[in-house]
Amino acid sequence: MTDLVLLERPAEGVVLLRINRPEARNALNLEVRKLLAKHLAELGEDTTTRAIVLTGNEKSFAAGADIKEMAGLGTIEALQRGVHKLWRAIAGCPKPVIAAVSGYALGGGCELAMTCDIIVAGESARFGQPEVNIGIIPGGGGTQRLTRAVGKYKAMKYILTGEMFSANEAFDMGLVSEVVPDPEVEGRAIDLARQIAVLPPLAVQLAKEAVLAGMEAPLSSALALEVKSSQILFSSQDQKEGMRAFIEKRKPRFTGH
Ligand code: DAK
Repeated sequence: MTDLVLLERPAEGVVLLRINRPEARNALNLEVRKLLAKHLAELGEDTTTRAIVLTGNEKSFAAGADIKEMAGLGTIEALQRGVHKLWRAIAGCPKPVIAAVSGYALGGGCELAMTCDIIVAGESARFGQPEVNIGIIPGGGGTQRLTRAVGKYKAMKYILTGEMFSANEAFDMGLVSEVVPDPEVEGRAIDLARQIAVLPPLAVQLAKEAVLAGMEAPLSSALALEVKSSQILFSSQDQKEGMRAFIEKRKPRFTGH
């Protein structure tokens, strides 16, 4: 395993994945994407991992797909690289994934942040979908996820001009969950992950599933999915423990069953 993606365990139940190509502003070459997909697939199966933080360094979360790697590609090579399958693997992680964004989150980097469930951004973070500047369009979900997050007119402005926007603008548009002082980004993301890590994992997983699947469904189907997921949890031990602990005025002990 190369060190292009570092794996750390900063707290019980929490894994931090750090993109580690500082010399290229954390541009996402194929190797980085494969490693992210592999790690997230494995962590999705690992019962000791309850929440994941995805981050870069203070200069760059990720400056997009690796332009130098893509510059000479033809259509067939682009297709054969199967980057879309790696995106699916990342977006398909059943555990909560929190993006801790410092510096640039551009193009595929912005798209990567948008596949996460919560985005914590440092106040000088810069977001954008600048693909149009280099003759392509967002290809990792940007035209859809940005539009669904912020609405057509703001998404169009940024996708059609390639202009960057600040963390505060992103927050005002509803693209990020929290903006914090730059030095606190990683710590805040880890705190949120710790908070989630002690919760009953089945409830956390089904909550994530209901939100994501519901976003793609008509309201009536989404509500039906929510009800069924909620009902399913009544056969978990953690539901019994959580409610009993509340009534007995004590801390619950969740086991994930
Ligand atoms: N790719 C490759 N190298 C990059 C890079 C990138 N995206 N971003 C930066 N670098 C490299 C620079 O080339 C430079 O390398 P050296 O010259 O030192 O060898 C080094 O990182 C430092 O960069 P700068 O000198 O430019 O650093 P600054 O701090 O001055 O500027 C910057 C940082 C992030 C503002 C700037 O580097 C920049 O504008 N970078 C490009 C941002 C960008 O255009 N991103 C979008 C890329 S396109 C697809 C799915 C998805 C995609 C495509 C297809 N399919 C399913 C088919 C996604 C496309 C994209 O993301």
